[in-house]
Amino acid sequence: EYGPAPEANEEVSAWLKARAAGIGHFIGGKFIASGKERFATVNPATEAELARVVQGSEAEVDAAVKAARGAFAKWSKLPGHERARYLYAIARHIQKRERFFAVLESMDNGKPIRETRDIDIPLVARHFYHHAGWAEMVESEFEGFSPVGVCGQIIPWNFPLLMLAWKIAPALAAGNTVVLKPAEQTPLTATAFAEICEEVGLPAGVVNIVHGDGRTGAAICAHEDIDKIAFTGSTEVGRIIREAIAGSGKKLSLELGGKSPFIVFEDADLDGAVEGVVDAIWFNQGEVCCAGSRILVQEGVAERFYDKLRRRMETLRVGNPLDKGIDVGAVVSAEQLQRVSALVKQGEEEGCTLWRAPGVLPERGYFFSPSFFTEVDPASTVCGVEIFGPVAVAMTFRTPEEAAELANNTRYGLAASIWSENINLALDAAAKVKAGVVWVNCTNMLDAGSGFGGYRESGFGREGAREGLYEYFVSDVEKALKPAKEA
Ligand code: TXE
Repeated sequence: EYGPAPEANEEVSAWLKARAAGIGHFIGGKFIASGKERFATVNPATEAELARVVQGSEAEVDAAVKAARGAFAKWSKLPGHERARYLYAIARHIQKRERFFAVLESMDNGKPIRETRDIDIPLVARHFYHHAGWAEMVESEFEGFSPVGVCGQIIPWNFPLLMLAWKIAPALAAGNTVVLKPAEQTPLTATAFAEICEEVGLPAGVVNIVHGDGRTGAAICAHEDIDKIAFTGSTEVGRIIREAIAGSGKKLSLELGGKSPFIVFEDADLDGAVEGVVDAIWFNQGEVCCAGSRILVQEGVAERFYDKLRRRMETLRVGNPLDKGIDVGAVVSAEQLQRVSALVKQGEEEGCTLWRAPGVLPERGYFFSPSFFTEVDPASTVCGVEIFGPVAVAMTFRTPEEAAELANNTRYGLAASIWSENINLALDAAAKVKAGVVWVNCTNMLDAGSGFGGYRESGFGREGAREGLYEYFVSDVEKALKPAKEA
């Protein structure tokens, strides 16, 4: 039925069928599907239910934390190269099953198979390889540091397996054990990942997956035997978590929302920049924390640039995520579609001019046409709020100073993208923009070897590379000042 990857589709269908009784938690090396409360996970492109998943309560969170604490004593003492062997094995197993993972992820999330196949899943493997390398060097490179302990990790639905990899790979490399909660909209690839942990013989309790919604997340944050919380999600929930754990002594890293500027100077390669916009805001339906959602164009080229952009929008294909020719898939849920639609309506009411890609959308499924607003007032809602859908706002500026001012006129500070053929101008602007990552003549470039994270309301802490590993270590000096927690 889903043309592009028939073998994987059969495998995915069989996998789902075998789990029709309910998708369970993975606690202490066992799959546990008991518990009365269940929730459905839906294919956003068809609105069909894919599976029923058990909702974790405080009891399951507690069991998972106990399993993680129990495993920590041994895992944290293993020589780094032995932990590395497990991480290499996980990476290889993911590569071996990459088609299966790509299809399962596309079905659960709605993102195009081309993206899961070429971006999400290869980056997941890359992340485990990269951190296997670090695990080998832990003793030499992180002398004077110890693992933090049991880490509670809460992730969102936009890159389900990739966000899991961003959290689990560095935690394990450093010698921690984890209790991770996937987003309730996209729980499937995390479960398949747990099966890989089992296949590679990862010691029971090192990785625990507990399913559930915000209540389960809150139970993780409240658990007193967790030493660190790592969260990726909305700024609102990030604030709740920060308040919830204040004074608990837990270490915290937050990767929150963004409204990242995409700055086009008049000397830029405009065709290149148009492709940049496609990658910045229509990639992954715009459900990207570092999406270039505020396009700032220098006045002299603005009309020409908008024209090119509108023509490019006409060629974007929106539809069945499992079709290899599709550029834009479905938004993750009915709720998210409703949120995006309401914000776009508000933008129109506030007087902004809306441009939408022409094509007809599929009748079923949570689809939204790629869109952008012009004539945008910097004080308007659509300019300030993270839409987290395939919608950008566009504004013009006259001077580089004005570009930097507009770029920084936001409560966020996650990423920025700058387009110019004049490298001095680009680097000068890069220094003036307050953002964790600045890309020049490219966008959304993410790699395990480069730290990622934000400023201001985009959160704090870094993920990836050496910087990211520090989030999972505590210095021995700091540790000596705190009462020990080991079992
Ligand atoms: O996020 P939530 P939602 C932004 C984006 C989007 C909006 C809403 O703007 O439109 O957030 O999305 C768990 N304690 N981003 O509602 O609720 C939840 O179960 C502990 C940006 O889906 O923040 C899920 O696992 N955990 C973002 C995770 O938090 C709680 C990615 C994220 O969900 C909790 C996602 C609580 N009280 C959304 N309540 C990015 N930065 O990439 C919920 N959760």
